[in-house]
Amino acid sequence: MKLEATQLAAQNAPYLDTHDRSWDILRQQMESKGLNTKALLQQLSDLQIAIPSWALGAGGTRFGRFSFGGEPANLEQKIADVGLLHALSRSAGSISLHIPWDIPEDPAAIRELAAIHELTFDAVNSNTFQDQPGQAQSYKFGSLCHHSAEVRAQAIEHNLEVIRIGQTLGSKSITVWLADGASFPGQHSLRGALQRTQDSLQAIYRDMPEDWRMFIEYKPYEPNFYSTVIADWGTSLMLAEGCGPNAYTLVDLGHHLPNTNIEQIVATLMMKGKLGGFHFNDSKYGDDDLTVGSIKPYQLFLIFNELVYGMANNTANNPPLAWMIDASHNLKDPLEDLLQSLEAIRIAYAQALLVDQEALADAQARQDVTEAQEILQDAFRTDVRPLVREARWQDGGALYPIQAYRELGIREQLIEQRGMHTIATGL
Ligand code: PSV
Ligand code: MN
Ligand code: MN
Repeated sequence: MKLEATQLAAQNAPYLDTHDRSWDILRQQMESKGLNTKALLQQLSDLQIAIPSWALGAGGTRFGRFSFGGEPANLEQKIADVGLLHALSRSAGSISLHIPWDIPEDPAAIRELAAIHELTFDAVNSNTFQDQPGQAQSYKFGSLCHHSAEVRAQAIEHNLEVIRIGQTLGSKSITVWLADGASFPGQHSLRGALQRTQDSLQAIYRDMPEDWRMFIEYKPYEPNFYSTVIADWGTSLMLAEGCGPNAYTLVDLGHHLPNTNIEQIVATLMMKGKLGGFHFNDSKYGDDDLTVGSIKPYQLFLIFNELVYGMANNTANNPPLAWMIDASHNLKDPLEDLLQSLEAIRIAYAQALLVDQEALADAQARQDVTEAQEILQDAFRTDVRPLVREARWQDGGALYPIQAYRELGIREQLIEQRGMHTIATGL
């Protein structure tokens, strides 16, 4: 199904007056502080987040999945779902595919369908953390790090195949996340596994098209619990530097030990021009993959504050970042959940754009710690929702996306079309 502009306009109509009143107040408040509201609206409108094809069904990883009904059964339906998210939010303009879960049988037709929904294809993701039917070698003991040259060759070839598939869709980047590691001390040589991973990544990089980028994720544990080969941002950065200028570190918010200062990692990577992208989610304990902004919204704001600073002071020529949501769980309607995540990202970005960077630099120079905190929290505590809403409305989206989703009966229509007992592919 596809949402038409007229449907959204009619749904928005009764709420416009209320929105206008709150937007007027905020606009005047921002303008009295010397902020350029037109530029802010444009910056917000430009922030487009990729939706991963594996987050559109009710998730739950290795535990129970409880179908919502109407979940997408194939790539065409996944594209339609992202199209719905984009029509409502105007901030989900691309889709990120996982191969082999989402192999397009007819790439030209898939591209055409995506264009109808105003979507492009973001990074493609390889999968060497699961064995596939008919595959000669097993990844039980790793892929790019494996002892056996045959397993490594198979994993390298898979990544190159993912790139080739991505090319047929117009993707320009590949994200590599490896489950490779050891669950027990002594299981493998820590140094040997890292060396082999470096060699394998370099082999993929060598055959990657010149206009492509490689993003290397890191994660401290899970599914391996003693050691992960690419455990932290430093290892990822080292591997990216070992590959070349088009390889970057990708920060997934859930891939840190509790209380890690992620904004500092962002600052460090941007100083080196090596931050490739982000996987947004939220967590309390580990790689919980919860809705963005549901647990630690202040951390998200501080991260965006570093990103805004980094983009404005881009001395190392960090390229524009690839943004993606990497969240999924088994309680909420997955589309409502993604709408909440999209909103949380734009809110944190808007708050960060409000930070008075000059005043902050001045307070820092004077060692006025109290004032520095006041400046940050003044921005964080501003209710920017009317600004975010206005940007979305000007772009033709819904003033209140979740309300619109419910009032338009979207899930009910999807259930009617696709059935009640559906389980989408994914983690
Ligand atoms: C596993 O931790 C993971 O969540 C990684 O973050 C990847 O990006 C994602 O799965 C898809 O492979
Ligand atoms: Mn991720
Ligand atoms: Mn993860």
